[in-house]
Amino acid sequence: TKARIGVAGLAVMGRNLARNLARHGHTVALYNRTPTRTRALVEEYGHEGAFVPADDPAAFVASLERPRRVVIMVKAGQSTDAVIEEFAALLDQGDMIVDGGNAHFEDTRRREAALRERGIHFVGAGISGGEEGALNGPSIMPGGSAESYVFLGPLLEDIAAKAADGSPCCAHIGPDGAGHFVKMVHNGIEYADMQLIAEAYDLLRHVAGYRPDEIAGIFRTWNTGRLDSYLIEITAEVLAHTDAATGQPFVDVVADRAEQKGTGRWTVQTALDLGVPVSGIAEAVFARSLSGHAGLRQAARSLPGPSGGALPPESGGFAAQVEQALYASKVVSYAQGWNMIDAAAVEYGWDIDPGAVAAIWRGGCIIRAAFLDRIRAAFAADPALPTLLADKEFAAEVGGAQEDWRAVVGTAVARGVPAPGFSAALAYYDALRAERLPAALTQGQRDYFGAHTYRRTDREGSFHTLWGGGREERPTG
Ligand code: NBP
Repeated sequence: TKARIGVAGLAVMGRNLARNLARHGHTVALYNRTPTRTRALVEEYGHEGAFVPADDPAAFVASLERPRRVVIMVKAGQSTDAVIEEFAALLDQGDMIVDGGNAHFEDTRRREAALRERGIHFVGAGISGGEEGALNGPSIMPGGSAESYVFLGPLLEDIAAKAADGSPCCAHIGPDGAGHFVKMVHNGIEYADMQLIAEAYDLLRHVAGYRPDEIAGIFRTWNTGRLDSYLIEITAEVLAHTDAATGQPFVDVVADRAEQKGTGRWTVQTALDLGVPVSGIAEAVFARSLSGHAGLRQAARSLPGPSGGALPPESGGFAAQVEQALYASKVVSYAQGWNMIDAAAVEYGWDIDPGAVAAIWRGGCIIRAAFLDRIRAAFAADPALPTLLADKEFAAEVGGAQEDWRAVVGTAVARGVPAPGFSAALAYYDALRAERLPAALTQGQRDYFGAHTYRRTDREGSFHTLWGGGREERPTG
């Protein structure tokens, strides 16, 4: 019997995806450059389903039913190009290569275009949920042609996580790089969520004076409400954990340097190119970078802070205010993320269903949360929603939270506790609702030093003022 699908690249992610497919009753062809990995998989997990191991790419391809479905799970970058080339040479028109690695969407666009010329479908599929997700149900974001999804969709939906309503956390996102793009934004939002949670912790700890185990309790309570999410849940676990060696709270013995693998940075770089403000994600990426600048931090350690004594918070009330600030800031960063997806859809000609993206993030991935069903519903009610903040329900909630949100940002400032995520989100909220922005002055400055011209509020056309002369105004077009 031929295999329905093949997985090439059997490190932790590929191995788990192959097992997931086999556990769902699909016969899976296996190939890995180093054959010991292939053998180990069959020896340890062969009883879980039907595997067809192969020692070389040709045998692997020959074992697949047509049209062939090849999932590659190798290191992103040049390895991916090398493996694609190796398989493309062995495949026929109509066959499919799925790249489930963490590729940059521009690489995916390039690869898709090149393979399309050769009649091969190339599907960049974002896969979220880490190794545990790959085994038990990830969130899957496939791009590529709609035609390829006819053949791949049923298998991918089979192995994907299921949302609370039973629907699979997998949907065709859009052509070429759309899947990897959306996965990148997912990771950016994940950075923002983590930063906002960290700020909430910092304020509860250093303003309200709660111990980490008490904060774990507060997070557990929050996890029963509108903030119910995987990240809040694991935050409580991390905060409640005690270091075995020292008996100290675990969070106190971990070096305060947050690392990054680069998808948050990609999100911000891309947002800059698209001209979309994603300040929540940007502040999160910057906060991680700042944490790692040991020399800078050391050099600034003796700079003065507030004299203290300001605003002793009422502990119970303060925690509730922080919940409001966290929730409102979270809505802002998700609103920004969806604006980015929207802008890319226009830029690259993708027709992305914003509600479907929310729907497939409800399970399997790191940002999975009850909250995402609310976003799905908001776009179901109005697919052309210009910002999540304009949705009636989110607007009411954020509007209801804003006084507390301001109080928390004010307290953070008064106490000298950095809260870049909370404050950037609030500034974004205030900028969006402003009747007039000081951008009018910025444009005036640009006209002064560079004759960049300006538009007027009362007349059509563009104008320039002769700043160096008599300051007459001239129409310029
Ligand atoms: P790695 O990213 O560590 O890659 C190892 C695999 O790539 C091995 O199977 C290795 O074969 C193969 N490989 C390399 Br490296 N160069 C190759 C080449 N030139 N030809 C053939 N095979 C080559 O594996 P991973 O950690 O399982 O991750 C796989 C992908 O999934 C990556 O893109 C990664 O970024 C992504 N990922 C995603 C998540 C997530 O949560 N979504 C988590 C972790 C990883 P060998 O055995 O012969 O060396």
